[in-house]
Amino acid sequence: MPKKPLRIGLIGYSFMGRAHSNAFHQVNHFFPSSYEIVPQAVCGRDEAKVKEFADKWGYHSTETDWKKLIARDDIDIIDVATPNNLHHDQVIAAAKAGKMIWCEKPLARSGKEAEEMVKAVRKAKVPNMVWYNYRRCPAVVLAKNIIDSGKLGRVFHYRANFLQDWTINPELPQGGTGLWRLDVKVAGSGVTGDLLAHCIDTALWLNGGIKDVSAMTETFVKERKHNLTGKTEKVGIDDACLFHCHFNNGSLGLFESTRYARGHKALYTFEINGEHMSLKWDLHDLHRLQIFDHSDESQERGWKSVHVSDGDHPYCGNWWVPGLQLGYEHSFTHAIVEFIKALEAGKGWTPSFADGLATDYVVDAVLASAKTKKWTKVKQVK
Ligand code: SOE
Repeated sequence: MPKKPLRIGLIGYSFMGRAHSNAFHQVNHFFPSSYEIVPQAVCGRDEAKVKEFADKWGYHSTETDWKKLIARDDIDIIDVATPNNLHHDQVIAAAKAGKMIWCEKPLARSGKEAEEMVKAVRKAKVPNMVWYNYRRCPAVVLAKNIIDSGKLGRVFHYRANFLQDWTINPELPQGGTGLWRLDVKVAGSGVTGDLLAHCIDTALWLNGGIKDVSAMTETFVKERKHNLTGKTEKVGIDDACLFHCHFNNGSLGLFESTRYARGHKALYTFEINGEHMSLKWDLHDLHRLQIFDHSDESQERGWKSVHVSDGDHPYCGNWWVPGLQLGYEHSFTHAIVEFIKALEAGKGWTPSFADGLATDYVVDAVLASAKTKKWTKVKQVK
């Protein structure tokens, strides 16, 4: 049977453009399906650089204007891997052109922008996905399967951290390539929308909706030179954020993120405590799931560390032999695997833009609560 091509038009070719492009090749090699991913075209403003990227990653053609890329009739999926301020307009244009759409996280800079994007894909009835890649690490999927089996019993607590240390230097400028994450106009927020968004997405997936939040944020370095204007400008992003919350299932949540935790590079951890079982995961050791099962014989009871790399663990049978672990990049390949499965079934792509909107609503509530110093209700997706 000839495979159905899924011709990708990628917008943006930095860090995420590379992570996605790597997955486009891997998915065809390791997860054969009725579809074939075709790296059709890549778009970026710098013609020389975009051509170099296309050569390196096997794209058949290039564009320097994203509107032209979206208008092309040889593209099936528009993949948005640009800074956050561009997601809204690119997604809405792609939906209007009837394309399937993948979009980097966070879906948008605010719930309001994300609502318009959800409306556009619903109206156009186009399949859509947000790249919340950590959902697709095998150990995280194993946690999801255990939680969904009901083995934890009643859930009491969910806690998550995302700690980094790369913005401690006050001389680090804001804005422009690589540093747009420090520019509030482009990013929308700081660690809340960039790092905690990952923790929130996983939490909503594993433990259900969040009802309300109480938060605090801090900006440790108040002014930085802006790369585009050359002037010293006020820093508008949150450098650190702490919040606690009530989940709809009655459990309590505790979340922390910062880019000022000296020594931590990308320490994303979560833990869930249920009546019968607790689970723990850590991005620095991403192939392991820590499990405590209270039903184990009492003298032998304790935390066990499961090396999630066996043939029957999620996705692992498609890769190497048991025991050889997978890493960060594989989570992107698995995101596409899930999208293709949903395409084959004709429904159920996740995380969808509606899921991305749910996370953006939590981010909005966290930032609002930090401002007003009050408990704030989280808007729910309709
Ligand atoms: C920020 O440093 C960052 O690159 C995030 O933007 C990514 O989403 C996260 O996966 C790693 O850290």
